[in-house]
Amino acid sequence: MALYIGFDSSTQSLTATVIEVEDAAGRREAGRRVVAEHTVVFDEALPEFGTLRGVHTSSDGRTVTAPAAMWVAALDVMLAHLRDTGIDLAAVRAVSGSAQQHGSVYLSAAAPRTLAALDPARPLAPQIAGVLARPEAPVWLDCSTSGECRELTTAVGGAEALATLTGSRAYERFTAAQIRKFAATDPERYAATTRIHLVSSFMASVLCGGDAPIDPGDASGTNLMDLVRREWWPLAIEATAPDLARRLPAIRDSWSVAGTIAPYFRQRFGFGEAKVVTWSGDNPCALIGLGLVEEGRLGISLGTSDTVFAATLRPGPDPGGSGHVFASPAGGYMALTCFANGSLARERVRDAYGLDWAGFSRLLESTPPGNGGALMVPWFVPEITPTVDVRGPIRADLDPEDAARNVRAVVEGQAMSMRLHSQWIAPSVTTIRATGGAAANRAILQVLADVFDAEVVRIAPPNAASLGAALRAFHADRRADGAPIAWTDAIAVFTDPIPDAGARPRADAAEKYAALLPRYAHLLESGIRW
Ligand code: XUL
Repeated sequence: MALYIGFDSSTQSLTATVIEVEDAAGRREAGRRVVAEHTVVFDEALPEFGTLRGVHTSSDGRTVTAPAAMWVAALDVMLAHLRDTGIDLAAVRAVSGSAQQHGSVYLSAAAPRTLAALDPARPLAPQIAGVLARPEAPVWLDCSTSGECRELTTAVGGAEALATLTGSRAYERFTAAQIRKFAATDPERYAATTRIHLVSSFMASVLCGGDAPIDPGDASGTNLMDLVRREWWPLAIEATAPDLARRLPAIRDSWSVAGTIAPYFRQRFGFGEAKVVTWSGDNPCALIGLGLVEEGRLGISLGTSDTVFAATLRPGPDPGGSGHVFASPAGGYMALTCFANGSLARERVRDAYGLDWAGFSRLLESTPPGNGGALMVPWFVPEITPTVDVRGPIRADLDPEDAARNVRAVVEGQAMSMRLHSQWIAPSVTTIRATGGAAANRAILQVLADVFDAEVVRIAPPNAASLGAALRAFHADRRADGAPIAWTDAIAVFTDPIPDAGARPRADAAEKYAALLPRYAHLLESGIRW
């Protein structure tokens, strides 16, 4: 029996999925299972870092950061939990991970020596804090870099050139704009920075006690990578900040091995010689964890952000300019649209009416599809798709006091936004695979099924991103040991849908939404012009 661990270092928490794979050929079904899945919520487990929903937000809501030391403190908490609940960490053959995309971690010249000699007698956080040239890492919710986006766009020859080469036009949360802002506003600490990691490559570096590469999937979220060549794009790098090239890690295949797990983890938690497989972004990992290794199916992740994505063979950017093309960790590409108002918006509505999730679902089920014409554009925080600064939802024919209709309106608004902004990925679909915390909610899945007029299915492990990371560790381990397996084999059994756990579209409801979509599109448009 071999064990593999996939971590998901996300905005609000760290999750680990431990899978077991029996090596014997021909016993695939019997020998594959999820052994453990555990989540450490940052705000609850690590209150000393003072985060709210995993982040620090400025009073105007535009600058959003997280303490990088908190992410490694969570790793200590997680591994102690796995060890203490009886997981045989010595049997782990490889670990990999998934991380919130775009965020960047700034290390000083002391990092290589400290990472290579982490002291197993002391916790990780204070040791890592000593090598952070910038303790706060900007994260994907940050939208304070509109000026930098404009400058970058001009420097590389326009939005179309940038989108064609890197897969996305300039976005505030993308790493290039964030680095540019840091280098300009804090030149001293920029000068003291010798390495800029993404959250994914930072976590992998800590695990292997070295300098892990970035995989093409997560490098796609920087605006700095030539998407087809899978190499840093010199023009974008020069346009971003002085002397940036030497500060960036290498880009290596998603299935590359970054190193062996550091002595710190062997001595403190009982690991053997586990491989550390290069980490990737949470969306690229969710693509794998949902089994989307070939074209043809749509995935939806209902997490802190809501994302809609699919595997594709073509790197063509979204003609509408709001989507992204990333490299897929299985080879090829993935098309993706991201909404900042995912669970952040659902939680705001839940809290505004003093509900828990059960109450939220009850109210959702008590209201009819189409909500009697009441609509909401759910912009509680600045939105990414479409990019709008305004905060505060837009209501049409909707009384703010009416709890039930507001609950339905937020869910329907999110689903209709996803439908409208995923036309470029797939104009129509028959099946959607859903993951993320809110995918456990049947009433929400029913709205998605009706709005998309497609069946929505779920896979058994709740967190597709950490599962995807564990499957990537398995796939890469086989490859490194000279016994490669096809992706379709690697994901088999783990990503099979759970029978009857999703939702089927209902013809009358689907018809209602088809009629409502143009009105909703109009409301969205008026919000953009507002
Ligand atoms: C994707 C994006 C978010 C983060 C959240 O572009 O910004 O989905 O990856 O974890």
